[in-house]
Amino acid sequence: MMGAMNDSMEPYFCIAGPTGGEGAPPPFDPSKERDRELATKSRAKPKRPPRFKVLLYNDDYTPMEFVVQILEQVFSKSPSAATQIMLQIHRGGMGVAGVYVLEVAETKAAMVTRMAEDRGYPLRSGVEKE
Ligand code: TYC
Repeated sequence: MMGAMNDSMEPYFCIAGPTGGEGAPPPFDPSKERDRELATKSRAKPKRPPRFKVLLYNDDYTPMEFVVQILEQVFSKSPSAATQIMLQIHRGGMGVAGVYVLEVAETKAAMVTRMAEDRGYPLRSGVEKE
């Protein structure tokens, strides 16, 4: 254990000499120091980035076919999955179109707004942390 070893007056690394015997730490080699640092870093567990839901909201004017088209084209849903999600939004007021990392979620939400505005529909979308 490094902690226990550090209780002595010995440094972690020492030049081989009278103190370097059996069980002593290896001699300090500056050329190996970078490898040691990289090895330490690579052991750190990579964090999974947070995910964000893209929500679609119901309204009285956007045609059902257009919402299905958005779900297929922007959110890569199959025709039947897109229809189910659209109906869920139509009946429940809101639904999840997809879940992504923040930048992708924001881009897709902006695409929905843009495509709806281009057609004169009031379809609204939002982004919410999972
Ligand atoms: N309620 C709309 C209609 O009856 C359909 C609709 C579904 C609109 C989902 C928006 O996010 C929506 N034409």
